[in-house]
Amino acid sequence: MSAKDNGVPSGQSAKQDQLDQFRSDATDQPMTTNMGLKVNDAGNSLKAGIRGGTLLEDFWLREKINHFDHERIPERIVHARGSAAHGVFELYEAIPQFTKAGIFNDVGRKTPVFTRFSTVAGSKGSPDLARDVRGFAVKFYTEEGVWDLVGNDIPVFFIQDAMKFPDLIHSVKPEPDREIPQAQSAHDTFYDWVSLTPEALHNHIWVMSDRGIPRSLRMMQGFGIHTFRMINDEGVAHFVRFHWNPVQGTHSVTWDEAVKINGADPDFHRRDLWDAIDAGQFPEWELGLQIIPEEDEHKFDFDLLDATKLIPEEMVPLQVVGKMTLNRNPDNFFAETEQVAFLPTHLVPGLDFSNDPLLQGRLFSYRDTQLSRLGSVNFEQIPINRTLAPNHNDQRDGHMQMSVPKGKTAYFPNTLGGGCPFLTSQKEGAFESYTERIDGNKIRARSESFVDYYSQPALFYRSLTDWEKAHTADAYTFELGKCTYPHVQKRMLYQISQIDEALAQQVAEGLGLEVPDSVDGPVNQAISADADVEKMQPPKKKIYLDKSDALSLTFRMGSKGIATRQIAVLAADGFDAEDFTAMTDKLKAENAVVKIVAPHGGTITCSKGHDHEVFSGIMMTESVLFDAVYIPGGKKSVDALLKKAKYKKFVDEAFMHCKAIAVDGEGIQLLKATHVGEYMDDDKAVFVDGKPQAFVDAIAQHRNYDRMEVAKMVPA
Ligand code: HDE
Repeated sequence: MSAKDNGVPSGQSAKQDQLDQFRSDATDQPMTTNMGLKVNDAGNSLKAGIRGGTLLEDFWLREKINHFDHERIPERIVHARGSAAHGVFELYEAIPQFTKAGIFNDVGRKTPVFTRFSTVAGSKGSPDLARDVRGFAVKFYTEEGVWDLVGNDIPVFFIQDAMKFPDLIHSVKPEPDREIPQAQSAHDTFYDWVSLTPEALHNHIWVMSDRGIPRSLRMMQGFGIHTFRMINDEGVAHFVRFHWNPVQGTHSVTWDEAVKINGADPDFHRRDLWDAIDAGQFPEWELGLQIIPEEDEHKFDFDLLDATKLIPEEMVPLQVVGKMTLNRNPDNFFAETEQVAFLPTHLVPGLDFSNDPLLQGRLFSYRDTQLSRLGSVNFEQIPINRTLAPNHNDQRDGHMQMSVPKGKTAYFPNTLGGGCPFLTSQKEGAFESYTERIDGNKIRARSESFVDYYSQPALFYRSLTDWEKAHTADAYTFELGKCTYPHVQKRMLYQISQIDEALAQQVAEGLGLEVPDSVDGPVNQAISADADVEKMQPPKKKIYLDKSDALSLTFRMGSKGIATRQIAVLAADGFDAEDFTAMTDKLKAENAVVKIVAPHGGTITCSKGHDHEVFSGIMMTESVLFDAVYIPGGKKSVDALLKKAKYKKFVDEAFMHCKAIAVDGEGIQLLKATHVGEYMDDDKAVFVDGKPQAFVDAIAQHRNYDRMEVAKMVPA
């Protein structure tokens, strides 16, 4: 397939040129065997007589079945469900004072990227709207080599030390006896573990907030999480944390929508990303850096090496240095999205790790996992993984070796091969690990500076708006309501009470339980038989910042407009052509996606007698798949809508989910037949009679959460 698809010209990047060598296109080509033998029958095996047994000789049948039998590879142990796209990273300003990395110095460069988003817990076929962390992994194909920034959409992680990762994942994955539940944290083993592991509470409260259910992969932030290092030409290092901020704004759905979307369109996020790129509405993220001089390492109330702590933007502001644009869908899901292998150890000169014990463990895990997933030490030769930098060394052979190294020598040093490949110095561009002075005892323990588990979840909760707080309380209640062991529920309530008393109280009420004053045994269970458990108990909450506005979704909620927003037009034969044109012309001019939802599929006719294509019959779609609803006038049309109860449910649900609704003419009759009629007068996102601009502005706000209290009254 040519790289011209999706409107992106071939040769747009060096990576696309490289991939072009591997792309194949069957258009106008005859079918052949793997060896290029032309084939004249794809439906009958070779038999001994027309009704006789199949012959072993049938190499074509065997090749086809044999290939099929081996089509599957193991799914990723975590982040199995994912979607990806190609794009480009462009630098706004050079930062040689911090790093010598070419990608952060050459302002003219367009570095090709491949970015994969994922959920963590679910299997490859699980629904997109699971309440979960999202992976946000970016592969930069830089001139100096591949740099993988393998992050998440939440700025902190569940655990502080890699040693606990298998425990975390075993607790959240389906329970081993029954293999349920799929793609859900709401079950006993997970809460048994979280309630015993208070370091998990910070990440966990983010997941319980609306961050756990994004509206779109295009509308979430990304974070490198760990503290990394940047090193400049003089060898001076700064600590750095990476942030991706979506130009589309940060938006989430409500839990009720998430549950329904998972049924109505389990591929909602994957489809949304694909459709936006396909329509030329390329998603963008700005890259922000939090830079900390090495001498400031111990200036904070928390440890920079602790991946369960964020650095509030109020304490270290972001320096925005560049932008990533995703502008091309993959040609083949398996070849690209499934086979892409991200490794935190893929990095380039000018960048380095820190001693974060979680990051250190990751440096082992990713190469290891690719070996069982992709099956060979040569996985970096798969087209999507190949570097653009010339690469030569003495590593040889192995399963599926794709290159043909020439020459007699595969060892170093040598004279028979002219001393090649030869070594280079740092000055000539070689990577060298940062020289860090280490002086300490070899010890299997955790630093006491990591023992503060409640201050930051409390800061997060304090920083939320009222509606975010309410959603978070509902999420805790839902999740704990799925647990069947009262002692697990109570221990968890105790942990929540350490974050915020009122929050715990609210959750306890929903569960019909009391918040315990204490729980049996230490809340931070001994992780080492020799640990002084009492010493490792969380200290009193610190309040080093009253509030951090940047932690609320609302901080980056403002969208540039309503491009790609899905607008349902509820209409039937006879709808008013003038209303419709005035409204939909405006919406289309703003690049929103206008979709007619009619009583049936096919076409419907407007008041002027023109046919209009229907996107979906009302019985084949759901309100939750749209961002806003418009009902044009026209008595005949509205009368037809009123005859189908599903339209009332559609409108009620849109209202309940705080979406913008606009009606023209007789369209108001449908509103009056729903619960919206009772509440619409004071609502700032329900528009009666021709207010296209106001409607557009309300859609750009994403939701009218001021409506939340009355929306709760709507039984939809
Ligand atoms: Fe991962 N993680 N992880 N992780 N992770 C994997 O690697 C692991 C962690 C993240 O789209 C695996 O290729 C350990 C933090 C993303 O292909 C595996 C630890 C962060 C992806 C693995 C962590 C991440 C992975 C599974 C604790 C955010 C998907 C398949 C020490 C900063 C990448 C694979 C993609 C994938 C191990 C913790 C993000 C098993 C041991 C922290 C986005 O190697």
